[in-house]
Amino acid sequence: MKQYLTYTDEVRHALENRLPVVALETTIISHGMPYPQNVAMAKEVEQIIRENGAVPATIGIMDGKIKIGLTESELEEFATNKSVEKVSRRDLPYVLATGRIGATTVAGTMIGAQMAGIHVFATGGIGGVHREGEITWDVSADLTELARTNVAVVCAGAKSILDLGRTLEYLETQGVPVIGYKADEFPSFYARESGYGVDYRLDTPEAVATMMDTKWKLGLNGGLVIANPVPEADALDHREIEAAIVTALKEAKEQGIAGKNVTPFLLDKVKQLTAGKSLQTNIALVKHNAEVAAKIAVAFAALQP
Ligand code: PSU
Ligand code: MN
Repeated sequence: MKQYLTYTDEVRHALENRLPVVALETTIISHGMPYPQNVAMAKEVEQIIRENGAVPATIGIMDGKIKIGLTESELEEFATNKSVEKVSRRDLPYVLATGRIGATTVAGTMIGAQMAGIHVFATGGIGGVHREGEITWDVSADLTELARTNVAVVCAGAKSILDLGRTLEYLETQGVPVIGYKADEFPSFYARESGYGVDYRLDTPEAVATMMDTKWKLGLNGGLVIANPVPEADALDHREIEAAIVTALKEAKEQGIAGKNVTPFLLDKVKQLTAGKSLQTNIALVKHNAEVAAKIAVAFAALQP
């Protein structure tokens, strides 16, 4: 497996010396935000992680390798190249074997992180069970990855393009704890509320790290969702977003969008319909997640022998 991994010097040094490392995904760069905000966000998020005592490792696929840590020019490539594939568990062997460029989703990034020995990952929002998923069976592979791969995912919940109730039910079935970080409610990405609770609330990085350590020492494989609500000042109105989501869902249905294109289509429509506002919120919440993830990585590293 190691033959498929390459590291930047910064990340290699951190991993060899058991320093705290935070994984970051590339789908959010290639498919989640427009240029040049995407590359600016990617660099800023890396810097926030360093300022909080950890080393950032942005993960992506290039030249037949899973890159653990990207250089500035590689980040630029992911931010601008129009032929970047979206890589989840299913897509990984194809994209590696054909030498294509691939941006990893939450699932794809968790796989790379686990292979590299990274246990904390910061992102925006996770995939989940889609609305009408009980008919379409459109359930993100992020959820099954969380069931099997030992990485804590710090996110702002999930967008309400999804069926959040069924997403939480699925996570329960799969044994994935959903932790509210200083929160009692599961956040819905742009908004701090969703109407759904979390399984447990924890208020410090140390408490989260101790729970991760306990889960994995018990041999209970799988991830944890660390739900960190968007900061109050950057949150959007729940109802405003809902209107955009309803329109996006309707258009997706009319146009027969299916498979891995569903999520990017919906994200893009919502982005268009809410103008620049949602992008600002998106960037703010990712930065906040990076800060919390770095603190958790520092606390988790301190618990390791
Ligand atoms: N949700 C967001 N922003 C994103 C994604 C989801 O609010 O960028 C991306 C993530 O990379 C996530 C993926 O892992 O979409 C899920 O895609 P799918 O639903 O096809 O599994
Ligand atoms: Mn899907």
